[in-house]
This record gives sequence, structure tokens and C-alpha cells, in this order.
Amino acid sequence: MKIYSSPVAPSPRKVIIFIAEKGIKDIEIENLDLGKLEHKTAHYKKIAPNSRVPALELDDGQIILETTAICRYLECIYPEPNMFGSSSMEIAQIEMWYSRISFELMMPLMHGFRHTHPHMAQLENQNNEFGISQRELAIKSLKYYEEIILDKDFISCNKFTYADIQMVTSLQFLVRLNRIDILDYPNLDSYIKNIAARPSFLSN
Ligand SMILES: N[C@@H](CCC(=O)N[C@@H](CS)C(=O)NCC(=O)O)C(=O)O
Repeated sequence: MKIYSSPVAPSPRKVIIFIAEKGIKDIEIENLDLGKLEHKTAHYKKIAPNSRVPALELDDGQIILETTAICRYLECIYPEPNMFGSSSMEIAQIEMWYSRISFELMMPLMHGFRHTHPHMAQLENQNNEFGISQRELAIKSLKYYEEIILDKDFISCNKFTYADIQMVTSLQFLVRLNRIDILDYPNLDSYIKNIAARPSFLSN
């Protein structure tokens, strides 16, 4: 198998961390330079018509797009350690937190960044006013999650799961790019530091 990735881009980084947590060794990594628009070439568009990374190419040529779809596929063929839940309640809890983090934290932070940051001008049809309002929404969410994470090592199920990958990679990448200081959120800061000390995060 081959994963199309890009250094520092948060979506493929989630897959790379997931692969490291699972100890999977048979996936080749091909890095694309998004700054040089290597994801917009005709060749890559045949693999990923939406010109996004990550994409997983199976040995028989089949392609899976979308970070979570790729991780779910990998969880099926490499079930241990489990990261999407074992019991019906765990599966529901992890999915719930994953979705909440995505919509309440990651999306407003992402729009705040993509619609206001000068570096994103060539990749996004920017709407500055929308970006600023999304950044304000993200700050409200950060205050909310600052309370949620109090006394918790993990966001869901008292164990490391895919929801933690979603939360920590998003915050590590997007908070600073929105010119927000994570030290204003000490509970989130210590949660991130704890997860980011895992070998899978340190090496990726
Ligand atoms: N929904 C997709 C989003 C993928 C995505 O937006 N990837 C970014 C890198 S983090 C990308 O390819 N950006 C290129 C662009 O915006 O042109 C997923 O979860 O895989």
C-alpha cells in the first residue's frame, strides 16, 4: 500500500500517526509538496480528483480518500490496538467526540486560518469576514473544551483513541495559525503535551 501525504499537513499526519500507533510497516509514504501545488497535477488528480491529501492506494490500485475512511479501513485490517472502540458504547462515544471535535473545534479553527492567512490565498477563495467570525467561534469552543478536558488524560473512554488524534493534531496545527495562545488554556495545553509525548506524535 502507498499513502500520499505531505509533511506538516494535519490531515495526512493523522493517518501517519495512526499507522505508527498500529505499528504498521507495509505502507510506503509518498510526500507531495502542497506549496509547489504537486497535489494539483493531472497525475495526482487521477488518484485524488479532489486534489487533497491523504489518499491511500491499495496494492490492487483501488484508492481510498478521506482521512477517517482511510483510518477505518486500516483498523479493519489491523484491529489492534483498537482505536475506534470495541463495545457498542465505546464506538458511539469515540464517534461522538470525533464529530464534536471536528465541528465545534477543528472546522472553525480551519476556516479562521484558511480565510484569513495570507499563505492560504492561493488555495482558498478567501472571505476575511467569515474567517474572523469563525475564529471568534473557535475561541468560544476552546473555552468550552478547556473545562471538558479538566482532569482527563483522553477525550473519550479513558484511553487513547482516534478522537485524541483528531483533537491534538488539529489543535497543534491550527491554534497557532489563528494567532491564539494555547497557554491561555492550561488544561488543554497539558492534555496536548501529554498526548504529543507519545512516540507516534514525536516522530511525525
Ligand atoms: N476531508 C479531507 C480533507 C483533506 C485536506 O483538506 N487536506 C489538505 C491538507 S491537510 C489538503 O490536501 N489541502 C490542499 C488544498 O487545500 O488545496 C480529509 O479528511 O482527508
